[in-house]
Amino acid sequence: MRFVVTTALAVAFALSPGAEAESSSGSTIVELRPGARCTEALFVTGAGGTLVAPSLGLYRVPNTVAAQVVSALRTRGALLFSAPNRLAGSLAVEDFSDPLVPNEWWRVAVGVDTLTPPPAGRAVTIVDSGIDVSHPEFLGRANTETLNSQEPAGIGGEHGTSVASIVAAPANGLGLVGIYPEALFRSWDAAKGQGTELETTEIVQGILAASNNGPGIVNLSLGSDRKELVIEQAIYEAVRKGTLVVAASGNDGDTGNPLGYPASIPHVLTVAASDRANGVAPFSSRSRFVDLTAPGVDIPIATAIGKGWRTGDGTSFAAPLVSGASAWVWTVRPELDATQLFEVMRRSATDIDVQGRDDLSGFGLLNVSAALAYPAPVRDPLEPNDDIEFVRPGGLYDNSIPPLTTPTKRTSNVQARLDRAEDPRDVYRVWLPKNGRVTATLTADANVDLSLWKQGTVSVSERVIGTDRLARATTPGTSERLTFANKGPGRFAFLAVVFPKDVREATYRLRVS
Ligand SMILES: [Ca+2]
Ligand SMILES: [Ca+2]
Ligand SMILES: [Ca+2]
Ligand SMILES: [Ca+2]
Repeated sequence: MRFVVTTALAVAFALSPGAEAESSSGSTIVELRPGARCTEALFVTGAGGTLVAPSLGLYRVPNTVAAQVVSALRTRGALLFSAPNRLAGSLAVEDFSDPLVPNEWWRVAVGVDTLTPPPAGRAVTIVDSGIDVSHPEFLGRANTETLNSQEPAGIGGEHGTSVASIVAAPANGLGLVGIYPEALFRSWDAAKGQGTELETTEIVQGILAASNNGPGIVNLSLGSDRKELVIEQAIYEAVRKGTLVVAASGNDGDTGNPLGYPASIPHVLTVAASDRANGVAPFSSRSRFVDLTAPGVDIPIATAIGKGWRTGDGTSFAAPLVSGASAWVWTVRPELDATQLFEVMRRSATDIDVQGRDDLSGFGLLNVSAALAYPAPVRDPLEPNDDIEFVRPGGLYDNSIPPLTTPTKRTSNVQARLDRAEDPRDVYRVWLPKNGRVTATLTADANVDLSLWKQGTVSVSERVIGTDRLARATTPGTSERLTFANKGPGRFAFLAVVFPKDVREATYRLRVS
């Protein structure tokens, strides 16, 4: 099984760097490599640069010539570092001088034109076709890690380089600036062969490699109309480890609109694409799994082919805006867990298209300043726990989620959430004491039901219903009480919190004793 990257429509036209250089009064910091400090000093001062720190080989270069100076130095291997010359300690909004920033129309659309992104914090890993580490946006970029070898530059790394640039292209006086230019950025190359096809096993390895590095964002600008069990398993493993998985919704909206994966896997933050008018692009795949929208038409991107820049269309380029923005928000709000960040990013979106949530745009258009301020939702602990296979030791998704109650811990309280599309059920292991009684009481902000299932049950899904249910409580209304008298030895069972058909989401408190 192969996945394809989710770039839509062919590339429109190339934008030559410097063609629309901003006439900024600012300047750029340029630091020469130690070996080049004597040989290049005259070149930099001759071009208008001012030496500010001789021991560092550090110059201040007017932005009017910075792109050309940086480019020349880089070509000669003389450049150690370049960055905008910021006003330290000021609250000034970032004024990026990179020439393609004026073409980044998405800055206004997602509300970052008046914000300054933070220094490196939570990581973003793209699992894609690899990046061209010698592209001017990535050569020498700080906070850039490759998790495996990246295929040689050219067509193989084309898509990954483009996606990466939207997240993390630095403010270096060249090309464009990503949404989180100083992001801690990682790349996993899942296209070890030629071209842009990504093998299932390599995607799985990438998701796991990313999540093994601790809580962060994984960007999946890829998709297929077939659900691959092993990718689902890898995503659930990542979710359990506290990773936020972001996926492009797909580009089949005007070609049959099949359900795409991993976009339609629960717990995945699914991103549709919008255009300059803040409308959802016709190609953007729609489904009940879409969470929010980000710009994905006429997006300036880096290209590995020719090591330049161009523009592109596709949900592939919308997803990394959400990934970068999510890492930004998480860096500023480290107290959030991934389940809270998921809710913050989508519920803070600006409503577009049909009023309220809809299958084209989800909750609406990414809004970074709103996400930074959005009240923290209730945590949703012990996810993913959507069926017995998720919580049964040795189950299909054997992810070591601990039981709610045990022989030594007979009472437990949990506050959690459900969502029809993203989190359809919560299943907990609970202890049934020897010849004793277990009671579960629940209060919620919507009608939810409880059921208790014995060990050996395959699924609590109604489609697989059998004789394994021990008890259930389906009172209409927002509270529920289930009690079961166990005859015989102590044993574990499964307690499920599920939706009646007409409910879309719920937050609940559950007490088991
Ligand atoms: Ca740049
Ligand atoms: Ca989703
Ligand atoms: Ca839940
Ligand atoms: Ca769940």
